[in-house]
Amino acid sequence: MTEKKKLMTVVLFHDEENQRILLGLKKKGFGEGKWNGFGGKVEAGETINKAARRELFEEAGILAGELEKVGLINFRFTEEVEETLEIHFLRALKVYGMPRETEEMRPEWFNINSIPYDKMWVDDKYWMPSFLEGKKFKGDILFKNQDTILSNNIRIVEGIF
Ligand code: 6OG
Repeated sequence: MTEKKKLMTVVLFHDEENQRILLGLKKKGFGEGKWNGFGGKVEAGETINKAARRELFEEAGILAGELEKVGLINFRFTEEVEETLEIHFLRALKVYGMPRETEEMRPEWFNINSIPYDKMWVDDKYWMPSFLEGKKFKGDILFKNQDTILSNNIRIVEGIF
């Protein structure tokens, strides 16, 4: 049987000058109640980059400047989620506009020393520190359910593809 894959994006903006990162509290749907970057499903005919920009604007009301691909993780679940989630993580080098709350997300700045890992997807602590150091990451993560990781092989890479 061929694996069913769902392509998704997460955009991260690390404001290095002010040592902070922009996260959003997901208000509904998959990952509700968790802080995360901004993103969602890539639609048919859309590039990863275009989907990432669209979701950032829809969810936080800001426009991205250049986006850099920084991470690629395949998430598989033994329970609860049938498809493999192929999630592309992108760094916004610059953003335009003031983040605003939308129906989906409540944006907030977090100092990079007080990232709310206990209210985020459990995988984030494996790659976020590397992201904040400007590194790229790649790998596969096997979840039991949405709260428990069974295995992961996240590693630092030079390039994503
Ligand atoms: P919608 O279904 O609302 O988009 N997402 C994850 N992010 C992290 N860090 N870890 C995970 O572990 C994730 N699973 C999904 C991708 C859902 C948003 O949530 C992200 C999308 O940005 C499993 O369209």
